[in-house]
Amino acid sequence: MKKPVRIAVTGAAGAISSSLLFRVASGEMFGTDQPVILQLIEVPQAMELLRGLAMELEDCALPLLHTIRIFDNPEAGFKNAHYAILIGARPRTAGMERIDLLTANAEIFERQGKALSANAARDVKVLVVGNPANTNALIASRNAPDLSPTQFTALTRLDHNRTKGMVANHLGVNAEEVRKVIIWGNHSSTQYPDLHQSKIFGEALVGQQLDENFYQKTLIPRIQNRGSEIINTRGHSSAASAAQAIIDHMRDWAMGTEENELVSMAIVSDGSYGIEKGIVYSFPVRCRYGRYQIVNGLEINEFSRQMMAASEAELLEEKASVNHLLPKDTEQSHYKLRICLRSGKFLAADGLLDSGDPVLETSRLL
Ligand code: NAX
Repeated sequence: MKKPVRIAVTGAAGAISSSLLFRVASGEMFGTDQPVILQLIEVPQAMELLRGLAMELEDCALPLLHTIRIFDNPEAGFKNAHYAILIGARPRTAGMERIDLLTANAEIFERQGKALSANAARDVKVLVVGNPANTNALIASRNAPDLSPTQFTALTRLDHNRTKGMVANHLGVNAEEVRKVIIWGNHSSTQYPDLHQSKIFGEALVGQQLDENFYQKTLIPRIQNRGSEIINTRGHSSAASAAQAIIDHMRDWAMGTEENELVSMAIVSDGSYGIEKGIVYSFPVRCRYGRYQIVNGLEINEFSRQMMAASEAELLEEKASVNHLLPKDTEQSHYKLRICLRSGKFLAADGLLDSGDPVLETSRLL
């Protein structure tokens, strides 16, 4: 049996976490030979709820569940964590402006970034789920001077999975057949679900399998607004599908992306595809050996360029509104970043790139 890994989860008594934890403890994230230690973190007033959830986890007698610990503060909760899943966030309440939401959450993620930097394992992999996820991830990363910005990511895998699911349903094929979809940008209604790299049975999706007008006018807005559609239909926000996306994101990051596939992860931009450096932006990536690499060299048409720029502009605006919470001493590390950790020859070997395609060079190891 392998040595257990420590997984810290904030917002642990909430809806997403309640769907997630039982699956993580059953081996769905890191495999059925990987024991886990769960370090569950909540706000002090939710500790009783969390205790109840921990009792239920215990009652499953899951063989991979090594230990459950519960915490009312991130400093102790992140101690030696190998993985940190930051779900807890301040929800938007009536009368709250966007800027109020950003500021309220900025304080949470500032503290959590510092706590990770001081307490987590040196190679901790961090996934931010709580909204506004991209900017929260940036705040956490900028407040973690002793970790690499490459260790911080935000969740756009739910948007990625939604795109696959909807296209599959529309075309009457299995979701597995829908490959190489990309979510660019922010986890918000400006996100850009790009299907120009996707093919089904050798035929391009856009223009061949999918009418271009339908794609642009119907499918894209539906994907962008799927979160609200779920809330309006079910009465509460996505939880089980978010848990699935978290599992997919972490599993791929730790264990690698499937052959001949790419996935979407929001990461600190290194300037690839002309996206401004220093914001957390969703890119197409591939993962290997516990690291990710941006898939470079993809052709971007004018429509895509405009959609990508709109989401970039929104993220720059969000960043400007929390600028006072971004310490100066971590600015350089976020602007000089070069995300590509490997030479790209594996991408070429998998047929994802032609050998002549440009890829960034390895310059940083975690
Ligand atoms: P819930 O309200 O059910 O749970 C949130 C939990 O977080 C609560 O138990 C609360 O006590 C706790 N919490 C709040 N502040 C905390 C802090 N500082 N430290 C520790 N715990 C804290 O929300 P849930 O449905 O689980 O959603 C959680 C977050 O995920 C929300 O911000 C939501 O907007 C966001 N989502 C992000 C998605 C993504 O794809 N990035 C999709 C799903 C979801 O909408």
